[in-house]
Amino acid sequence: MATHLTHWGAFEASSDGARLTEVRPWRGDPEPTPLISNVASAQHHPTRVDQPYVRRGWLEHGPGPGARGADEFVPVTWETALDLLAGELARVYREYGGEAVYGGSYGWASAGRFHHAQSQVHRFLNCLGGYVSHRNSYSLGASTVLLPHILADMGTIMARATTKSVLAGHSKLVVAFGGLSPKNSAVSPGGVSRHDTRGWIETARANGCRFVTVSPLRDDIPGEAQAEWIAPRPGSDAAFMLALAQVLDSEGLADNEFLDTYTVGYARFAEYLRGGVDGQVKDPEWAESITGVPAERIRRLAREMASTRTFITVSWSLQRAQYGEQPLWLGVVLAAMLGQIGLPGGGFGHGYGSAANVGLAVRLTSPPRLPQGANPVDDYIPVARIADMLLNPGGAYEYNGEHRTYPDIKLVYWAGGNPFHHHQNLARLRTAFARPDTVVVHDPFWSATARHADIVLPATMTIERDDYGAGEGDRFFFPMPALTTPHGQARDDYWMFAELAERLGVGKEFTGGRTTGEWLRYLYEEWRTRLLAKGHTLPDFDAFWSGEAIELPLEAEEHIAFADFRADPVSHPLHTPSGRIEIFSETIASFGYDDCPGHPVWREPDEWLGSPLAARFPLQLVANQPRTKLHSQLDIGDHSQSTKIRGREPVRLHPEDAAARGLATGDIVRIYNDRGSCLAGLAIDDAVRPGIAQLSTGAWYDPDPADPTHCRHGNPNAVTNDRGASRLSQGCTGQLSLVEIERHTGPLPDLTVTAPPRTTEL
Ligand code: PGD
Repeated sequence: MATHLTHWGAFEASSDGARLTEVRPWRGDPEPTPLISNVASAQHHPTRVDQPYVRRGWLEHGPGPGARGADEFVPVTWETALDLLAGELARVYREYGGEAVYGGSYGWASAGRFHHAQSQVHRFLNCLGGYVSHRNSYSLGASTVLLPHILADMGTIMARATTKSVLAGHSKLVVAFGGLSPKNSAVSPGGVSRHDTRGWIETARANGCRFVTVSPLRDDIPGEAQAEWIAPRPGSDAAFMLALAQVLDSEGLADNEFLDTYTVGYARFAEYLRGGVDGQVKDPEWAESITGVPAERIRRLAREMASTRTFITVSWSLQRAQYGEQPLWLGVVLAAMLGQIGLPGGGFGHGYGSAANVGLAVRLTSPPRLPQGANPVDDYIPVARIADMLLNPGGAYEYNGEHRTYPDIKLVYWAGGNPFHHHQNLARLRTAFARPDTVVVHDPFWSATARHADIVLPATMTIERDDYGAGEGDRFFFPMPALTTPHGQARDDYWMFAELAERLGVGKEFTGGRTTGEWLRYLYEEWRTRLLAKGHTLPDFDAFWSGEAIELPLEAEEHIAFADFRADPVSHPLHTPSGRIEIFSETIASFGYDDCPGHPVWREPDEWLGSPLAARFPLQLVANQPRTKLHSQLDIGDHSQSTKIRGREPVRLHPEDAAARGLATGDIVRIYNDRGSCLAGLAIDDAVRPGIAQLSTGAWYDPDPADPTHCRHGNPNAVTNDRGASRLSQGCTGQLSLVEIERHTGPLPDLTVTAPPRTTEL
């Protein structure tokens, strides 16, 4: 049995050399997840890319705009594929330079540090002359831009979050906006060694902590929390939070000493709360009319929050929406008003139910990683503006106080991500993907993005290559020797880039003269020597490689976020312009954005249950993260397939909404709005608030050939809106959109994404 790490947990496996014969959770994991079974069942699925392919139209007519996603693929040898691709890269760099290459290549790829696909593609493109990159993530688009202005950068907030053990020991009330979803905290970029969500919540309960979850979905928090469920209309959390703040302000419950010492701008915000700006007092009665939550309930919660040790956590999902900055900012403001930031069990957190890497012990070091080199091109886009960029070369847009212009992209290079999973309004993305001269994708699977490429190169899965890895912030570092041979002709991304680099005259620059094995040893030993100099002794490479997992040295087992700032705000100022928490930000105000002004506000989203559009599309679609897979990864795996309804992704509706439409569990339904539609299988469940349809992301996009706005499988991004959260962040807003649902009539169309695309020999 060898140990292996994935983004969703570690497992032990036996293999017959070609496939895994037994998989069981790593013995060190107290709460393992069933997602690990997707790996073995997916490995030799027909949707693995078995050899290199080139889109027929591209092969016949050469680079240029084309019908990507509708064409056949031609199998070619590695030699042919690499020669063709090297020739095209040489042409594009010669004629246009790196400014015409989009290499942002966003995506989670796989666990394993060396073969991390983004590191590989970026290092390679840097050797060629650079690329247009991306900023931020689909996970945290609004947060990453907002938080440095008002509190701290996202890296600090994640790595220096209050540890869960401190919350379990000291919090008396946890108010979780967006819940504490166990399905989300089962995953982490790079891997999770020990799942512990239920564990820390149980301990907190045993220590007398009460949980309140504010979410449209009751099961966004584990049963162990025995939480009180408050379900405002989705998208209205900012109004709910403003009313909590108004109660604290009007009843003298705000901690004025804390506000005076550690924050700036409270007076401006309080004026808005009190009605001084727009004539509207933001009291619970006002909030009730927006959120649907009784005023009395809001008032009681505010008083309770002020009376005990309270921790406020805001999930990442809340900011993945239009005006997503507002509830996040208000989480910070409420915590500041309670005056408990920096105290054990009190204050503000972000994402405790969003990924496993929030609230961990503080690590002294991260595992070794492949250097990416320097990118000579300084142009970038906010990551979720990919379709806008491809559709509007030279077009103007605003971002974080800058007036910017989109580059003119000729070549798109993707390794380790799936924009036809992660982006909004997929039919629009498909139109955008028709524009460049060439699209290159490396992927182990015929992902929807691979199906929209010109050159598709088959990548190995982690179990097919030597690597090592540790999740972000995770204390266990795993050797990951290959467990099987590669499927078909699949190769590691490193091998592909090394071959291309050689053809393009930068072989030595890319490989540094090392094989994979030599890199693994070199990076490890260099890192071990650095740690030794700091007094930490770790096993040598051979001992590490033949062992199970080693524990990384810690800086602190327990940590309280912003405790040093609280203790001495002069010696430990925040890295905000004022050095304090910014309840009013002069910087943001100076940008003049009405969609994100200088202090947090309530703004009515275009698509929420209170908007005029709800007359035609009366259900709020919540497109959250899936329970049976990570994003789109291994959707064809057995655990992911086990919850499909007649092959379609399940959508959950409240019994009242199903009855009003004459729908029954197991029906195939059509979810639609003006942008598009998708099929899904109906699950009726009173764990969703009335007025909500919950369809997780991750079903592989299966566009109807006659109408690509229609997905036959259940990908919610067929109907979501491709717009930025605000001009400040331009973050992804895929979480919420308005839809209607009806029974699908007529024969059920076959799925095509569970088989490879059409191929032809030339
Ligand atoms: P993944 O499915 O993880 O999705 O979007 P992301 O693109 O990260 O894609 C990873 C791809 O990499 C897969 O196709 C996988 O097969 C491939 N891959 C894995 N390992 C390797 C490798 O070693 N080499 C190569 N070449 N390829 C590899 C996720 C994104 O979706 C995120 S992070 C979020 S938070 C967003 N959430 C939402 C949302 O809440 N709502 C909507 N509507 N949309 C969202 N999209 C976003």
